[in-house]
Amino acid sequence: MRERIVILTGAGISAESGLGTFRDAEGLWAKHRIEDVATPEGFARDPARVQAFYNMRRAEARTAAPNPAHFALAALEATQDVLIVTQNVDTLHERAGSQNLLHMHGSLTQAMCTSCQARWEAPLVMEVSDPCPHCGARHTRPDIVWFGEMPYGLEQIDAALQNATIFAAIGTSGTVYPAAGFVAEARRLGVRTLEFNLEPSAGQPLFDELRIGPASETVPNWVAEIA
Ligand code: BV8
Repeated sequence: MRERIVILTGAGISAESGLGTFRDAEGLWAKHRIEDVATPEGFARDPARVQAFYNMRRAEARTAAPNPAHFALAALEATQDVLIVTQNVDTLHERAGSQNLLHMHGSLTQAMCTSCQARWEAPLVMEVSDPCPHCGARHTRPDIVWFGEMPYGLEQIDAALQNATIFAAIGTSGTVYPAAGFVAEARRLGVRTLEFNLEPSAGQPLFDELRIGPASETVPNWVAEIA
């Protein structure tokens, strides 16, 4: 039977590709304050600091390569109905070949204008003084969803959960909402829920099954079982 699978991924699926997570001991939030680099207030206060933070993330993401977990999820699309909802702003899912993908927190490869709302492919290095290619205003920013901002695609995600037979969360600590609330919604709908992590996440009690181990091993094993 063809499964309808909604997969939420977090920084943990990109960890083995060499990209830092947020909350691990050496994580991003150990080195940068969320308030300074991942909020609209922080951007308003010091846009150069925020642009430098994302320029560093963008450069790192370009050097990273998809790992077996990304490739396994891309392969799964050939035999099952799959929607990947990623919290990640890297492009490793696309580069592994995934088509049905939603970046609910935006992407490092996208830029936007806060004057005219235009969006375009971000240059590797963004400067505060960059003019918008559409309206010319010098009000450009990374097209990334910061804390306090509305994530992308929530209606599409909810519709997919209503119709799902499986919900899987891979490499996410389950600490940021509304993404961390998807498992409760899936459970309320009677959808089978699986978690893939190195350790139980905050939402672990809500998952039917927990598969402990590095995603580059646990995800290909799971896909081999259900593909
Ligand atoms: C919003 C982009 C209004 C930036 C990010 C209740 C409801 C709604 C909102 C809230 C709420 N309570 C509080 C809020 C506000 C806030 C929030 O949740 N705060 C938290 C801190 C309490 N939420 C927001 O502001 C959101 N917007 O609320 O708008 C609204 C309200 C209702 C409905 C709609 C809208 C916007 C949040 C988005 C912020 N932007 N990212 C950037 O990337 O720079 S968040 C960022 O952290 C990520 O995108 C991700 O979403 C989040 C969590 O990170 P993870 O991906 O989980 O990574 P983490 O390091 O935490 O964990 C890694 C995991 O991987 C670990 O578990 C580890 O064990 C595991 N792992 C490591 N290695 C491996 C592995 N697993 C497997 N294999 C491995 N090898």
